[in-house]
Amino acid sequence: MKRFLVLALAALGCQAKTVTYDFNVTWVTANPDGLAERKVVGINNQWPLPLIEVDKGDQLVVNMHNGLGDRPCSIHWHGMFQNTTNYMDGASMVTQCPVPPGQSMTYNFTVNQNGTYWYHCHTDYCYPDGYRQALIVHDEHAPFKFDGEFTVTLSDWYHEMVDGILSAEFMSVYNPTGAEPIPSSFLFNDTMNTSLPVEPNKTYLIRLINISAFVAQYFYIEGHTFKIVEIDGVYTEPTEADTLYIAVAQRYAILLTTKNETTTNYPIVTVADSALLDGIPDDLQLNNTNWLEYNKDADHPQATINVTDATELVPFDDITLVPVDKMELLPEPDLEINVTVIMNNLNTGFSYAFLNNISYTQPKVPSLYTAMSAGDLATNNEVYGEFTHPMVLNHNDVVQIVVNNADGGSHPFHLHGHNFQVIDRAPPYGPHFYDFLDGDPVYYDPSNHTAFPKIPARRDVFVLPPQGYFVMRFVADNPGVWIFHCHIDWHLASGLAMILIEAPEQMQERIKIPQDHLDVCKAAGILTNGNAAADTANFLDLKNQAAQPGWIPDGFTARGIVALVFSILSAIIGIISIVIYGLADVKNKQEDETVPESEQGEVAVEETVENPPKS
Ligand SMILES: *[C@@H]1O[C@H](CO)[C@@H](O)[C@H](O)[C@H]1NC(C)=O
Ligand SMILES: *[C@@H]1O[C@H](CO)[C@@H](O)[C@H](O)[C@H]1NC(C)=O
Ligand SMILES: *[C@@H]1O[C@H](CO)[C@@H](O)[C@H](O)[C@H]1NC(C)=O
Ligand SMILES: *[C@@H]1O[C@H](CO)[C@@H](O)[C@H](O)[C@H]1NC(C)=O
Ligand SMILES: *[C@@H]1O[C@H](CO)[C@@H](O)[C@H](O)[C@H]1NC(C)=O
Ligand SMILES: *[C@@H]1O[C@H](CO)[C@@H](O)[C@H](O)[C@H]1NC(C)=O
Ligand SMILES: *[C@@H]1O[C@H](CO)[C@@H](O)[C@H](O)[C@H]1NC(C)=O
Ligand SMILES: *[C@@H]1O[C@H](CO)[C@@H](O)[C@H](O)[C@H]1NC(C)=O
Ligand SMILES: *[C@@H]1O[C@H](CO)[C@@H](O)[C@H](O)[C@H]1NC(C)=O
Ligand SMILES: *[C@@H]1O[C@H](CO)[C@@H](O)[C@H](O)[C@H]1NC(C)=O
Ligand SMILES: *[C@@H]1O[C@H](CO)[C@@H](O)[C@H](O)[C@H]1NC(C)=O
Ligand SMILES: *[C@@H]1O[C@H](CO)[C@@H](O)[C@H](O)[C@H]1NC(C)=O
Ligand SMILES: [Cu+2]
Repeated sequence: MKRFLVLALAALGCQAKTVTYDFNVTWVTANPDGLAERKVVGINNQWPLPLIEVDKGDQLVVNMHNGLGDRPCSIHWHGMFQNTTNYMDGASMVTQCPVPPGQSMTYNFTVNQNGTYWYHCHTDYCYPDGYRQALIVHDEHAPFKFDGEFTVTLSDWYHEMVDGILSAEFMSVYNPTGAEPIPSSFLFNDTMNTSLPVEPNKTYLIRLINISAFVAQYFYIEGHTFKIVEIDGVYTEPTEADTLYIAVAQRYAILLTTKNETTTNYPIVTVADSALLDGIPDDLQLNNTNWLEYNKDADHPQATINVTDATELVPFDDITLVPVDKMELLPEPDLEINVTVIMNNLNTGFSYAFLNNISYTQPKVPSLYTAMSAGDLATNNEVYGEFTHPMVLNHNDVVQIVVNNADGGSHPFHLHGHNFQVIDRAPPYGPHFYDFLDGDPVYYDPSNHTAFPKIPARRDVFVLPPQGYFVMRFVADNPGVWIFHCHIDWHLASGLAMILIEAPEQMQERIKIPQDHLDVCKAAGILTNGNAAADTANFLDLKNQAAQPGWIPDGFTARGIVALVFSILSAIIGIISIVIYGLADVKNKQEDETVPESEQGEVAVEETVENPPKS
């Protein structure tokens, strides 16, 4: 069924080859935790999905057919820069139209990067239903040696379909505080209780990828330390560590040298970050054991975990890692973007996520197509619509983004099309990570910060600490439209995103959208030119743009509006106990508040207090 084709170009004296996959995306069933069989997104009738492997320099071609029947989809190649091929980035309504059922799209791009990546659906909130897997780039010139290699994904897992959870539990009047749905279990490489078979006295490269919707995980191996050699596709100076904190979408490659004796098997321990969870059901297994297996006939012991709470574990601090390429701190920025993460209710009664005062709302035309069709107006933020939160960047500008956090949760931020230097962050991982929850949020202060590292760590996903901040820099050297967003899929669904329109004039010169991408839009009934409001005549007329719901009017409290929505709903469906609980909860948390911008930050603090980090 699966056709896999390799065209070696050795005859031309050229090592790069084309690697082609045909992906027929359909529903299948799976039961990876042994607790519930459920519908999952399969490829060519299989799940777990095929691991994609290429060599650096290869051309990767994936012919995707949407055979799901009931929903659109797409594929994002997480961490791939798509330099000159922005339209292959896979983000629906940013760089392409969502591919409707029955339609196909070819992704075709050159892979000129090293390391550990993944691919996942990027249409609405489709990847937690199983549509995600590793993408590995082998590099024969890697600056480290090893005898064997393992790829391991870590993930949270829900027993229900995401769209059901989203409308019934998350974006719902029953959830005015925006509590994220709690996963049913945690998987290790899409299964549980599995072993990595190793030989003694050998060195293994282990690639770890968190492909979760929501939850970060701690990772360690009893009795062993290891060396970090890559983060998110950036080789690092080999750096000894014993415990990692792997947030959603982050990757680590580690070198592990095995012991000389083969008498004992060692637990590989993963611990879900319980600080992210608003409640922990009794039957949720937060920590899981898999094994570094020296001897398959010997005992496979369960982990002995000597902390009572995940937050007592002290993970390696990724901001201290030094890239092997020694890229120096970028100079002072030409452009600074300053955004603050805020959670707040709008007049639907639901909780939304904001960067400043904007909750990302999809435009009516993919933003890339707006840039391509806007002519000289492509450099004007207005044509992309207020609610995509657009920022036009000049070609080759040094851009600094300051991300402050008014919220009490941590958020793994991802930028498409780049990795970025992380030059400041507070508080650090470890015993002080939750310190800022004790008072008001602490924002980055340009006149009072720690010295920036001379050779900063670079990666494509970085964790914004609770009520803290981080500062990143990159060069706008990759013309295209790139989305910058929190990778917790629930938060992306509630608007925690903005778009960067990088060098639109160079885009217009260099980019040509393939015909099959345009055909997909036609099938989806979406225009391939026009502004965010789908106005093709007057790009400055945005009156028909999609907008975020309205603010709760002055003088109304969030509690009032939520209660109002409840009373209307209750009249229809009758009062049920969950409503009363929900209301009591809102009442406790939002008494006497008139919806200041910081409101939800305070709510989130209380949420964290219910599940206090111990330090
Ligand atoms: C995709 O798979 C489904 C289910 O096996 C099959 O019915 C359909 O014909 C396939 N489509 C393509 C284009 O291969
Ligand atoms: C894994 O092992 C645990 C503990 O023994 C058990 O409860 C669970 O059902 C197992 N999971 C699977 C998928 O085998
Ligand atoms: C993929 O892109 C390359 C470079 O643009 C082109 O030469 C090749 O024909 C394309 N392959 C497919 C299958 O579209
Ligand atoms: C993890 O799963 C992928 C896909 O099924 C598989 O190719 C890979 O070998 C697995 N890794 C390990 C360590 O078993
Ligand atoms: C371990 O491997 C090294 C070479 O890689 C060899 O010199 C050494 O003797 C080995 N030790 C044992 C105990 O096998
Ligand atoms: C990618 O690998 C090459 C060696 O193959 C190395 O020179 C380069 O620095 C690596 N790039 C990154 C970002 O680590
Ligand atoms: C295994 O033995 C070799 C020499 O025989 C030694 O160099 C190495 O450090 C030992 N490895 C471990 C993990 O103890
Ligand atoms: C390990 O899991 C058990 C059961 O879920 C839980 O009681 C315990 O607190 C967990 N330990 C850590 C460190 O998360
Ligand atoms: C757990 O126990 C090990 C060995 O007894 C010790 O080295 C480690 O520091 C302990 N971890 C914590 C978090 O206390
Ligand atoms: C960023 O914006 C916040 C909120 O408006 C403000 O408090 C802070 O001073 C700004 N920081 C910078 C570096 O401009
Ligand atoms: C500067 O930052 C430090 C560390 O965050 C803080 O303790 C100190 O009060 C700040 N100083 C001023 C003048 O804001
Ligand atoms: C994109 O390619 C250009 C030209 O080769 C290069 O200068 C730039 O650094 C690249 N940017 C990224 C993010 O790969
Ligand atoms: Cu988030």
